Amino acid sequence: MRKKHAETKQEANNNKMEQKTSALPETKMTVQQTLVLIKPDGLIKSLTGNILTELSSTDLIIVGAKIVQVTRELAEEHYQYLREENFFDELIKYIMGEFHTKRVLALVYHGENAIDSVRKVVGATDPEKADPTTIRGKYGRVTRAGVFENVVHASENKKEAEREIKLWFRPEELVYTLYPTESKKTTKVEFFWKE
Ligand code: IDP
Ligand code: MG
Repeated sequence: MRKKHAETKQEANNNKMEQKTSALPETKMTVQQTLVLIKPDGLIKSLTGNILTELSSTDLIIVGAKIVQVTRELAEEHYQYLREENFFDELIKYIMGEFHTKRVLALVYHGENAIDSVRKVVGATDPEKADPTTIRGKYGRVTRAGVFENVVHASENKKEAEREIKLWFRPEELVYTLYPTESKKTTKVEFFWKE
């Protein structure tokens, strides 16, 4: 009997949690979410405004945004598929901000065909090969040490977008959540502003 009562309470709690993020407005097959990172070179060069303006040509909406100090753990997880590359160590230092500033602006864009639309505006991986009208073509550079300082990251496909968004954001940090959520009781210490 006690157990049943406890479960009912938990269920009520769950419902409360789920109501925090609004349901998605009318979803079409091609409506997607994609992760965009303005990398530390973009921030140190004060390119944020220009990059957001370029991205606004996609007609997508921003549904999540935050400044992140990238830990080694997050960096290595984000770029796990490049672990074997000879540029991996430099890439990790780059995204952690060791060459510029220890900040990355993480954004989630949402809308019709979001993944490809953003990639198109972002341009090719190598800034020297990127079309000069794209973000990377305009603002990126390759250093003598061979680091592609390409200013922004954008998810490559649906599977990667989901993995990356879940890695960088918690459900309550997004205005709309495409992916299923669950609630868990934790004993984490949280900080609040002193009164
Ligand atoms: P993408 O960012 O265009 O999706 P990926 O192949 O996923 O390209 O590589 C992730 C990041 O690793 C790139 O944005 C770039 O910063 C870096 N990178 C990729 N290839 C090279 C390379 O050949 N030399 C140096 N850095 C590279
Ligand atoms: Mg990639």
